[in-house]
Amino acid sequence: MTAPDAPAALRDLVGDAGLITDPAGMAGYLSDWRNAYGGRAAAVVRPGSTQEVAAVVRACRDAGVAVVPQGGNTGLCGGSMPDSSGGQVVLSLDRMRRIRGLDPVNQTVTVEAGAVLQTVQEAAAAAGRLFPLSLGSEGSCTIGGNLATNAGGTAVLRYGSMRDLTLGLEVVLPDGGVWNGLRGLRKDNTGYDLKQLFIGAEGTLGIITAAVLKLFPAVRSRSTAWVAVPSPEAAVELFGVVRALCGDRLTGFEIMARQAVAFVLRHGAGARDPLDAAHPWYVLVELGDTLPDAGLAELLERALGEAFDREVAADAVVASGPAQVAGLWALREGISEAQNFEGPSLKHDVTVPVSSIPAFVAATDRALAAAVPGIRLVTYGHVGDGNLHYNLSKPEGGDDDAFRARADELARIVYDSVRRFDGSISAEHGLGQSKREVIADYKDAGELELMRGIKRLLDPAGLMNPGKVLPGL
Ligand code: FAD
Ligand code: 2HG
Ligand code: ZN
Repeated sequence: MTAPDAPAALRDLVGDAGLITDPAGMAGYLSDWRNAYGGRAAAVVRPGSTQEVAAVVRACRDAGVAVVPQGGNTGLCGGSMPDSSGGQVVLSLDRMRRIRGLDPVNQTVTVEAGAVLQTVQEAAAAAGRLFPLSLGSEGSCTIGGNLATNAGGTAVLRYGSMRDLTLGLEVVLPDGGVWNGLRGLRKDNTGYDLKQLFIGAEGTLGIITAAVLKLFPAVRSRSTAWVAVPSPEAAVELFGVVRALCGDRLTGFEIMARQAVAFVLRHGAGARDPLDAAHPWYVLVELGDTLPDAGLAELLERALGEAFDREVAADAVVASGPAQVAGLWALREGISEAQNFEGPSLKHDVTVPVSSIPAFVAATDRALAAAVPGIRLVTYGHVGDGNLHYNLSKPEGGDDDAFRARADELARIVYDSVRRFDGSISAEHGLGQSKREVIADYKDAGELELMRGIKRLLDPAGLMNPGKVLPGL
C-alpha cells in the first residue's frame, strides 16, 4: 500500500462502513470545531474493533503512511488534524463507542476510546456512581481524546485530571501490536507505569482503544454560588476561605473576568447577569456531597459571610434551584463559544502556582495592554488549579487579520510572564501543532530530549501523528 492506493487497501481491512474517501464525507474530519485548523487526507478510516485498528496501523506502517488519531475533534491545539499533503490517513475512533463493562464494587468502568464523555457520565449515573471529568465539550469529546490530552475541566480540584482517573489502558502501538493494560487495579507496583506514557501524548505514541476508568460515589447534594470579587487577589483569598471551611466538599472554583462574562451576555442565548451591577471579576463556587442533606447551602452561606467580612466578596448569589445552577454554569461554559463571535481568539492555556495568580495577572495584563492598547483580555478558568485561559480578543472594531498577525508576539508576552512565575505554557489543552515549536523555548532541553528518545523507541519511523507535540521531529 502507498498513499495513493491506501483507500482500496484499507477498505479490505475495515469494509465499506469503515472508510470515507469522498470530499463531502471527509470534510467534518478535516477541520476542527472553530475552523482554526484544517488539513487534507488520503482517507478517513473508522475501524470497528481493536483488531481492525491494529490491522490499519500495520498496513500504514508497512506502506510508510502517517496516521492521525481523531476522537471528537474538539481539541484546541490542532492535534487531531492531518497536514496539508493529502498523504496522511485520519483514524477516527467514532465506531468504537461501547461501554465494555461497569463494576460497581470495584468502582470502575471499562470503555472504548470513541465513547463520548457524556455517555460515560450517564452510564456511571445509571449505576449510582459518578464519573467526574466535566468539560464544556462533554457532549462531543471522546474518552480517547480526553486521555490523549490528559483533559482537565471543572472538577480537577476535587477528583484530578484524566491521568488521575485512569487505572488501565489498551493501546495499539505504532508497530501494529496491541498492548493490553486494561487492569482495574488501584495498586500495581510492577515497574514503570506505562499507561502514563500514552496519557497526554496526543496520539504521538500509539492509539488508545479502550480504558479502565475510576468511578466515585454519586454526589447527592450540591450548592452553587456566583460571587463578585474585586480582584484576582480577592479570588485567591476567597479560595483559601472556602477550602479551609469546606475541605473536599469544594468541587469547583472558576474565575472569570468581566470581559469574558460580557461576551456571553452579549452572544449567549438567554444569558442574563445574575447580579444588578457589573463587577471586574467573578467566581463560580460549587460544593458537593454524597449525603442528600449535607447542609451545603448553610456551609456556603457561612463561607460567603466570612468573605464579606474580609472584603474579598462584593456581592453574591447562591443558586436556589437546578435551573439557576444551570444558568450560572452556562455563563461559565459559554465563554469559549461566545468569544468566537468577537473575531480571532488567541488562546493561552497557562498555569502558575495558585499563590502567584494575582501578581501574574497584574504583570501580564500590563504588558499586553502596553503592546496592544484596547486589547480585550478574556481571562478565565480553573483558578483553584492555578490554570487560567488567558485568551485575547482584538480591540473593539479592530481588524481580524492585523490582530492575528501579532499572535506569536502576544504569545511570547504571555509565555515569558508564565516563565517568570515558574508556570507552564500548557495546563490542559496540550501542545498539538500550535505549541510544538514554541515549547522548545519554555521546556527544559533535557526533558525534551528524553521525550524524543521515547518517541524514537516506540515509533522509529515517525508515522504516529507526526508534526505534533515534539519540536524538531
Ligand atoms: P480530539 O480533538 O479528536 O483529539 C485531541 C488529541 O488527541 C489529538 O492529538 C488526537 O490525535 C488525539 N487522540 C484522539 N483520540 C485518540 C486516541 N483514541 N488515541 C490516541 N490519540 C487520540 N479541555 C480541557 O482539558 N478542559 C476543558 O475544560 C475543556 N473545555 C472545552 C470546552 C469547549 C467548548 C471545547 C470546544 C473544548 C474544550 N476542551 C477542554 C478541549 C477538548 O475538548 C479536550 O481536549 C478533549 O479532551 C478532546 O477530546 P476529543 O475526543 O475531541 O479529541
Ligand atoms: C474551558 O475551560 C476550556 O472552558 C476551553 O478549557 C478554554 O476555549 C478555551 O480557551
Ligand atoms: Zn479549561
